[in-house]
Amino acid sequence: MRGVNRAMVLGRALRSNFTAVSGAIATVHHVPRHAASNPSFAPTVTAFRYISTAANSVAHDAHSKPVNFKPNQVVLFQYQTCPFCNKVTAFLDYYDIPFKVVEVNPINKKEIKWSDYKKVPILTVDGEKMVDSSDIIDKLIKRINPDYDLDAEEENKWREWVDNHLVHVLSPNIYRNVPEALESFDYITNQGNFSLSERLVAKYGGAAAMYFVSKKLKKKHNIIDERAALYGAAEQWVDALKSRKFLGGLDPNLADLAVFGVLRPIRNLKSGRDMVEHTRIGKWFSEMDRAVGESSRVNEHS
Ligand SMILES: N[C@@H](CCC(=O)N[C@@H](CS)C(=O)NCC(=O)O)C(=O)O
Repeated sequence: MRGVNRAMVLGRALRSNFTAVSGAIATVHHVPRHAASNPSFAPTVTAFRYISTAANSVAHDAHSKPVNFKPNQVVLFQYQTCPFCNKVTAFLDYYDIPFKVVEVNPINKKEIKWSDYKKVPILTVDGEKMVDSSDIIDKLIKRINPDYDLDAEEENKWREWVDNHLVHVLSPNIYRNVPEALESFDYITNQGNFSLSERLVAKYGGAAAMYFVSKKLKKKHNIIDERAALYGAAEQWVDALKSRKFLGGLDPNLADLAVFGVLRPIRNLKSGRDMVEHTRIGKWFSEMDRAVGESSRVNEHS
């Protein structure tokens, strides 16, 4: 019965927009029920454990990363699969800025009750609140490098393309059919801290719900063939590179980090594997993987 209720809550969380998609996924991440009995689960700072090899913000010369920005505490309020949040994560990872994560429950959003801005990502840097992924990244890059040119036309064009086009192609792909929806939820629930029964409900209830939502999203964003749209976006991006290693040249710029940020979570799903197999994006993706390096995420006890 609890399982049925949980599936209903999931269903209620689904509205026909991308936001709701992320929210629904994040819902299945939020598992407060066994928090008390499981010492490895922290209800606010998420249970995902990343060992940070960059905890003290050491920059690598090869990445041309300045080292003068060393905040004491950075906290990202996010939904695990929100593409806007993943843009911020890729940025923080690349610049080796250690950060903690608070996974937000998209239904009651109690973790961001303190904020009048009700979307994620929200980032706090030594207590200062920053909102909106692009604004967050603009603010951070200026602190890292005050001379950074935020008016570069090409970089801005592709950053906007990520927000206005690329993010809308993802959900219809990862929930395209029943096996893929199941794979996506399997991946999602395996990363979280779920009991077996919770995992099964989240996997089958969530996957079924998202399968139908993704069909609505397809219509909303005029996507006829979801794979063709994904491959098209990947090829468009490779064309934009014009044979450069990164859009930024020898080092990634903010557009590289944005594209990488939203694609990284799907890389190992069927849609991501298909994308790498059927387009030319793989080379750039591997270079980005290398350039971004280890996660800078630290666990709640650090
Ligand atoms: N322009 C914002 C968009 C953020 C956004 O739409 N976030 C979604 C999650 S993917 C959200 O929080 N929606 C509100 C909700 O879930 O109620 C950004 O780039 O940060």
